[in-house]
Amino acid sequence: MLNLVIFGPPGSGKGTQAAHIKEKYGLLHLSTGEMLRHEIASKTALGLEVESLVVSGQLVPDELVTEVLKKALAEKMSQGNGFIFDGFPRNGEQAQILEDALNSLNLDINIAINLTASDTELIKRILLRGETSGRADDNEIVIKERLEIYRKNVSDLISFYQKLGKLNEVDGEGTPQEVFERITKLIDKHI
Ligand code: B4P
Repeated sequence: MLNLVIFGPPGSGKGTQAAHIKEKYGLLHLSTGEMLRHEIASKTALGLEVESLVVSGQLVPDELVTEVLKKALAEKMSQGNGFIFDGFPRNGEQAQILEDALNSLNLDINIAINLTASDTELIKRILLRGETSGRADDNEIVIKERLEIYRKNVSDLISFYQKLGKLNEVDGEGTPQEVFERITKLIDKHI
């Protein structure tokens, strides 16, 4: 089993790269952002509870996002060669929650990827995506809020995976294919 975490600022390409990784290595892609957007679109009780937070770029409380993640883990446990966690964890607490949840299933994270890109590039990408995504959080004001929240939380996440010796930084700039090549080199060294 190969279990990966991919984190990085909004627009760094986590979702884009996770989709390629899933395809190449036969992993299951768990994106908490997508799961939350699905709950919102389906107007579930949880979706209604988190909608205003997601739309304004705030983080959803740990216990709610954990509930969504654990449900997906339990459902998909027996499929695929492992998991790629995209957008979870987003802070130190969530990193510990994920570690405990996996350990209780006798699983572990093998590689944590920190995808980086400059703010100029991130804002450019998200504004471009906003033209077609229909996502209420893809606009300039909310992007700045999301970047600020990201920066506040990322150092705990970095030190968590650094202490475990699993942290790997990958430059997220360049074409999606170039970024993917950097990531495959890294994964292939571990398998
Ligand atoms: P996410 O869905 O994780 O949103 P994201 O950070 O914007 O996406 P990502 O980095 O995956 O970017 P993408 O590949 O699409 O989260 C949304 C919200 O959900 C959060 O703000 C929060 O409210 C909530 N949430 C999610 N997880 C949570 C958690 N664990 N705890 C609490 N709250 C949580 O790429 C962006 C764009 O760039 C795309 O248009 C793509 O085509 C383009 N692109 C990608 N790579 C490129 C490249 N190399 N060159 C040029 N363009 C590129």
